Amino acid sequence: MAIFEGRFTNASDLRIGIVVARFNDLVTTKLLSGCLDCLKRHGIDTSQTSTQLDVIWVPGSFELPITAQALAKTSRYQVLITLGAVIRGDTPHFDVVVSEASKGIAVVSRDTGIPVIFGVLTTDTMQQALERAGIKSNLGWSYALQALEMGSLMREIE
Ligand code: INI
Repeated sequence: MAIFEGRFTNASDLRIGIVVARFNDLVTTKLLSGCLDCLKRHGIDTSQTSTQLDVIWVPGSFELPITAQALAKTSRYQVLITLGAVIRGDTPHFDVVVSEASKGIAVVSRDTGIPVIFGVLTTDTMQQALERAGIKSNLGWSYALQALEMGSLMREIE
């Protein structure tokens, strides 16, 4: 029996793209900084001159899938992370944005074979979003860990 699981010790040379939604950037910039902190502490070069990490900004979470798809097709990245914050109180089309972002990201991941981490917070209030983006914990850190794990796992099973 073979058991495959992602490791964090063989992930420091992964090429990673992070797509970040500017909508609710009070939240998404915090998710991004948690994400970068985790990647840096796992050996990823997060400097401005890094050749293994790119950060791509888009207007909102709705635009995450098409951008992740374009990036996945370049073959430059072994794993992608999408970061967004959709807050129910802000919009009557909460469900539309969440549904398109989540379905779209899942489709990109499956169609391209590149793991795309779903780092979109969906909350009822800005307070809840901020609590998950640094006030209590920072889920950006977890999304980065999941990216390292999936990037590593794909290497193991390919
Ligand atoms: N985009 C978000 O990322 N979060 C939101 O809460 C949000 N709200 O509230 O509307 C949101 N809307 C913008 C959307 O993602 C697109 O950028 C826009 O519709 C243009 O396509």
